[in-house]
Amino acid sequence: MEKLIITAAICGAEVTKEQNPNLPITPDELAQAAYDAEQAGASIIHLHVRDENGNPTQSEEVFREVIEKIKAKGCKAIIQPSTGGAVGMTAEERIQPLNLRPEMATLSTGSVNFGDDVFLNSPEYIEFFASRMKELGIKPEIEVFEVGMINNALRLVKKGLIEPPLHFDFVMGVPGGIPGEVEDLLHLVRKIPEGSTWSVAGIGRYELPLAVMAIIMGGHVRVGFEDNIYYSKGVLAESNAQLVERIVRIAKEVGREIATPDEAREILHIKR
Ligand code: KMH
Ligand code: ZN
Repeated sequence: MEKLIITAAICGAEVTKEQNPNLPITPDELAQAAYDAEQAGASIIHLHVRDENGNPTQSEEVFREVIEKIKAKGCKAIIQPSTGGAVGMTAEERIQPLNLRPEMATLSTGSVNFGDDVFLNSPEYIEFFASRMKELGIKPEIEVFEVGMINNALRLVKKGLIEPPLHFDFVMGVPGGIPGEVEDLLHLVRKIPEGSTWSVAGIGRYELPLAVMAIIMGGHVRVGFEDNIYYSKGVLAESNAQLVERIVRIAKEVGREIATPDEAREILHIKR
């Protein structure tokens, strides 16, 4: 089986320090969290950034500062900025980190209810992000919150905006999106084209069981405070690295080796 790529989603746009005081939000905290997650075994850092008040921002400048700090620590992980940002942001706001030409970035291929909000990804938005990624040679991670989003991604392939082999991330258990049960994961995996790679990001209590499923099935895993702030029921996680370490232990126990950042690049066909 392919080595396991672990993505650490270290901050997200929605979680607050009030919910978990260990959440990294300043550039220094984010750089340290990325470094610790990589040391623990993460080969991708899924990145959101915050402004000086701790609110989500897609500011190119803030992304630049955080990415520089991460690299200054000697991190080799693939840095994957979000183009999803936070609900309510415009496409122009959300697209900014692509100007920094990261190796990879997220591409959500459909709209979905998101708690009490709507995470809006109109066909126009999707094509706007995909075209820019193509132009700059950025590998999209296709974020799938609902099964129809897979078909939307295949439409982009037909239009020549994204190129196989595709890499999907199934974000499961968002209130408003696909549930996080085993049968839902099996369905999603069956629907993607052969030769694709996939990871799963289970929200909240779905994080761990879905990660275990992915390890066994040959998929890849995303964990981190963006998706889940708990280590176990009622016990807050101490760090993103702590969540990564547990995945590494489980994977090793069942004989799945962990991919280094360069091995992850190879698995994902990232050329740079
Ligand atoms: N914060 C969510 C509304 C992504 O990073 O691309 C969207 C999100 C997806 O987190
Ligand atoms: Zn995200």
